[in-house]
Amino acid sequence: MKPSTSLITGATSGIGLATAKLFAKKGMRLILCGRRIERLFKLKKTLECQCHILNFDVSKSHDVFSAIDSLPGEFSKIDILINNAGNAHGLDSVDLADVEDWDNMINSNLKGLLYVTKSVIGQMVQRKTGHIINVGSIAGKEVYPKGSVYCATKFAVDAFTKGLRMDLNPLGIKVGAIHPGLVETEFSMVRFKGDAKRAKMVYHGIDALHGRDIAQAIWFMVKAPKHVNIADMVILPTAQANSTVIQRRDI
Ligand code: 8X3
Repeated sequence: MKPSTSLITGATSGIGLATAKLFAKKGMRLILCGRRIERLFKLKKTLECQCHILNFDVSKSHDVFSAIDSLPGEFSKIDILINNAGNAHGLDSVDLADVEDWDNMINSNLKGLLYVTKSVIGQMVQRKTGHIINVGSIAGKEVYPKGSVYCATKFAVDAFTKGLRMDLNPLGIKVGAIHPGLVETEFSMVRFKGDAKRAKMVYHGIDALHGRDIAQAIWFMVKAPKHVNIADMVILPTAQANSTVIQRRDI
C-alpha cells in the first residue's frame, strides 16, 4: 500500500518533532516544515522514512504558498496536514504587553495556520479526501491572566477549526483539533525569551505532558476509521485541572 503523506509545520521541536518521529515509525511519507534549516536537515537524517523538507516561516504568506507549490510530484498530494507551528511571546497584562509580541503570535499562531491550510487544501478539495489537525491549546478553551492575546489566537484556532470543518464537510475531508495543556517543550523558553529559570517554574512540581504524549493522541486521531472524525480533544497533565488550577507537589 502507498504510504500516506503528512505535512507537519513546526517540525523541528516539541509536539511537531515528536509527531514527525512517530509518523516516521508508522511508515508515513513526511514533509517537514520549519524555520530552522539546520534542524530540519538533522531531523531528516535521523528519520527512516521518505522525507522532504520545506524551510519557511508560516507567517510569511508568499513564502508559504511558494514552498508548498514547490513540492515534487511524489510529495504533492498531501493526505494529512498537522498545523502545529506557533508560539507564545510574553506573559503580560494588556496595558504592559509588547505590541511586537502580539504581532508575532497573531502572525504565526493564526495567520500562519490560515496560510498553510489554504495552500494545502486545494488538492484535498480536488481529490475529495484529506485530514487536517490543528494544534490548539487549553488556552483556546479557557482564558488565563496575562495570556489574553495568546489565548485569543488559540480561541481563533478553535473557531477556525469549526468553520473549516463545516466548509469541507460536503467533501468528506476530516478536520479536527487537539488542545494540550502544559507540555514541557521549548514553549516556555520562547514565551519568556530565554529566561530558563522562569521557564522551568512553569513545570515545577508536576509531571507535565511530553511532546510524545500529544503525538500519540494525534496518531489516534489519524488512524481512526474513515467514518470517524475525532473533532476535538483536550489533553491535560493529571496535575492540571484547567488553565489556572494546577496541583504542584511542594505546595
Ligand atoms: C500551551 C498551554 O497553558 O501554557 O498552549 O498556555 S498554556
